Amino acid sequence: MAKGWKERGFFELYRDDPERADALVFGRRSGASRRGFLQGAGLATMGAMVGGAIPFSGSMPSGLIPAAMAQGSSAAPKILKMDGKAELVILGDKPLVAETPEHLLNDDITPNDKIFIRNNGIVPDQFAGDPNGWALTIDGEVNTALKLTLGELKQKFKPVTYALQMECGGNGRAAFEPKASGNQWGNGAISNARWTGVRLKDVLEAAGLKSSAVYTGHYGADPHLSGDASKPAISRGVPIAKAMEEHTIIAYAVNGGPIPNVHGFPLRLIVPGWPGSASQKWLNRIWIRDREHDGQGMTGTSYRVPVKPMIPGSKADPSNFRIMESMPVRSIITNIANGTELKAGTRAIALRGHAWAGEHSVSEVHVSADYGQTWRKAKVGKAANKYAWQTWNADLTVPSEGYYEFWVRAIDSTGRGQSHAAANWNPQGYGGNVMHRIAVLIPA
Ligand SMILES: Nc1nc2c(c(=O)[nH]1)N[C@H]1C(S)=C(S)[C@@H](COP(=O)(O)O)O[C@H]1N2
Ligand SMILES: [Mo]
Repeated sequence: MAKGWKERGFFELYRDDPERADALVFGRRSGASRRGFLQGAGLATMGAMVGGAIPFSGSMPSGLIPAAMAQGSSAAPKILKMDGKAELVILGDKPLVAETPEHLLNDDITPNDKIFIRNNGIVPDQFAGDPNGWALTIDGEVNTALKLTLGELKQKFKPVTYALQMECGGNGRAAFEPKASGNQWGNGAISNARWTGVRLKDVLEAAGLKSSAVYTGHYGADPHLSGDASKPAISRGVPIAKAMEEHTIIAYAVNGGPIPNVHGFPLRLIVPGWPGSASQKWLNRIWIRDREHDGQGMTGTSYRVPVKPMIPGSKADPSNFRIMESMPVRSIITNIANGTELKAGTRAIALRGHAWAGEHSVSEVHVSADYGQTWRKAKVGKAANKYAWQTWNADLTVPSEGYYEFWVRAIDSTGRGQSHAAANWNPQGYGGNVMHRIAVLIPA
């Protein structure tokens, strides 16, 4: 039977019939039971399936699920078919949520079609009026409440353009064990587009912050999933200091044109380096609060991480949680897709990708071809501006044909890095930043 599999190709087999492939390699059905079963016989079966060599199998950590198998779910991925969008992977359709596979994120500036999609409510019909007539209210703890049209925002405030990371707070969630609740993101809930808008700071200064101002509360025009008009789909906020940061902007353009409707046309916030949920789409109100905002997505264990580590899988005590602020350091390989068969005879591989670290910068990126036994330093480029991701390049060589995994990990300017398994388990799976790994096959 192994021969039949081999002829069909190892990666094809995993794509076409992951359940059977799993049953072969792990000797049982796929799912949670897979973890920890790739040993002895399984490894031999996998060797037969890939056509022989797994040159570094001796340094494969025991219990590791090879990358070729770890990233597929048992169902074939559903691919997004939407005008103006690339072939993103649908994680949910009510609300619409779609991830950008790492290998589609190779551009330094993420084009509109490759920006991941995350909605909590119903995507509103595109605003049909003159976009310059769209109104934004600033109220609460300000000296003068403002109601500004988009036209006035453009007229009265200085435009700025930055390349900015926008990353979902749950990016990396799929790595949690036991499984955390929510969209099972790999590493693809990240974009680094060029946003144009006005500084939130300038607008808040025009309204005049009262000394009682503590936090922002953001509102948008998308209806709640239930259709209940009194409930916002999501309403998060940030401390005043983050709102006053010069890269926190009210954006009306992305990559030189209007914001596509699914990404918040005609006006949205971009709060870079923090969970994407603070970057309100279809923005129509910013309420300045005299306390921490308590809107939809601010309370309980939403967008919060444990202060004291909890026992994985146990019941959460919300009083042990703090609001997630900076996103953790992460790196991805973008020039080769997981499951690529390289040209026969390939021994030298040039890897490329991006790395970012929320509020911080990335100081080092390392790559490995032998399951982390040895690492090589990548060349890490400078960020286009603060909060833009950094592009890295690295060269690797391999000794022979066979099945390999290329791993990448980054270290941020505070010395924090990425682990092999998701740490600080929490029920909604925030803060997971395991190393990215891809599987490749080099034929003889
Ligand atoms: N109005 C509104 N804004 C929103 C959301 C939403 O559901 N409604 N989702 C948030 C979340 S959780 C994320 S990660 C980002 C995703 O933005 P994108 O779909 O443009 O990538 O938008 C944020 N802003
Ligand atoms: Mo998100």
